[in-house]
Amino acid sequence: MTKRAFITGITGQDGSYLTELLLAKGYEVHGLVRRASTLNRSRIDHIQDSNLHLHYGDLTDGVSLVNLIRDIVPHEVYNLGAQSHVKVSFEVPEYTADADATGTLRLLEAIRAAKIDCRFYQASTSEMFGATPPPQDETTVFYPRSPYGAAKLYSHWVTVNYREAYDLFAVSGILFNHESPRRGESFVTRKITLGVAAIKLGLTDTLTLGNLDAIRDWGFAKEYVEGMWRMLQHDTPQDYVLATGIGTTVREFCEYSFAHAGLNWEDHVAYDKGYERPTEVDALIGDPSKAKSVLGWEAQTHAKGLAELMVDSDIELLRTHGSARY
Ligand code: NDP
Ligand code: GDR
Repeated sequence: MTKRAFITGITGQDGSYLTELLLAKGYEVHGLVRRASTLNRSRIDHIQDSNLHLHYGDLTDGVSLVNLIRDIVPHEVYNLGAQSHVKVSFEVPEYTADADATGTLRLLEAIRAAKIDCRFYQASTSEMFGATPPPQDETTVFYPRSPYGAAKLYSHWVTVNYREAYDLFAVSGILFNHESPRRGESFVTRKITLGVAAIKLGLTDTLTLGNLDAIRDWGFAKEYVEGMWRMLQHDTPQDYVLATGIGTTVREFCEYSFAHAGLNWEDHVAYDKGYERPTEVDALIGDPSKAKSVLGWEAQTHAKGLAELMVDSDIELLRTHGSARY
């Protein structure tokens, strides 16, 4: 039997890697795409596969979700769609709550309304731990520090609740930062590696950043989507942390990236307070022991190797395309 998966956020970083993974495993993949005035499919344009089907819809439009879930009858649903930028969530807090919190509720209700037997993955985040000091694992107390973190915490708990209330196979993957050459250009790692590439090619001389002291646990997105899939294949629905277990400052990520291109970061990085958040999350370092022991999942790529592969990719991208777009 061919398994059908439904992915929200299919046009995002994780959605594109997950689509490749599921198609390679023989799934029929259905993805939710938002209507925009320009096409927003650059991360999945390269996938030419008759098992991939795209549908217009939106997490803020419950009717579209009800209709799609009823018609597709998926075996697995991956809820990756979100307004995923922490800083932006302070500027569009209400929309962030609508898409990232109520959107999850709409999707869960669409599954319930269709009365289907399917497994549900919720893209939860280390941002839910916020101000609680590291190391953070599945038992750590939550203390979100942004409208984004608070919205995701709602989705985390409503996922747990639907598992307990309705016996739905629903899991929450609490993922720490994961990056790749497909990372959005305004997240700090990609901003740095694109900046390094532009400086290396003589297109600019300066990269302007905010807080360099923040500590994050950066892994490689391609490895993390494998962890998502494994969570849905287990016998029982449980929540898991995916992380590398290693903390790196933004400053160190700069050092790794510039050094890989033969540059000294201190010669090029400028500071702008405008990139700081009203409330910062100082340090996120995950303890992924449970994912290793229960799922056999372990991160292979760590911050330095990640910075290097992203710098190589961005130099190549700017050389061949002249811009960050694929
Ligand atoms: P991206 O920002 O790259 O992708 C987000 C996706 O959500 C895009 O496909 C976007 O569509 C879609 N989307 C945004 N708003 C809506 C909406 N209202 N309705 C439907 N779709 C919408 O995120 P990532 O791939 O990096 O992350 C995937 C998920 O995992 C997100 O939920 C994120 O919050 C979460 N997460 C990410 C982590 C990370 O480090 N990457 C860590 C922990 C959790 P469009 O292309 O049109 O903008
Ligand atoms: P984060 O990622 O907030 O952890 O959320 P981001 O890359 O935006 O910030 C990481 C840290 O870098 C600091 N920083 C800057 N950040 C950005 N974006 N731009 C800058 O110029 C800059 N300078 C310093 C930030 O203050 C922060 O401390 C990501 C998202 O993918 C979420 O969706 C996900 O849930 C979490 O990771 C885990």
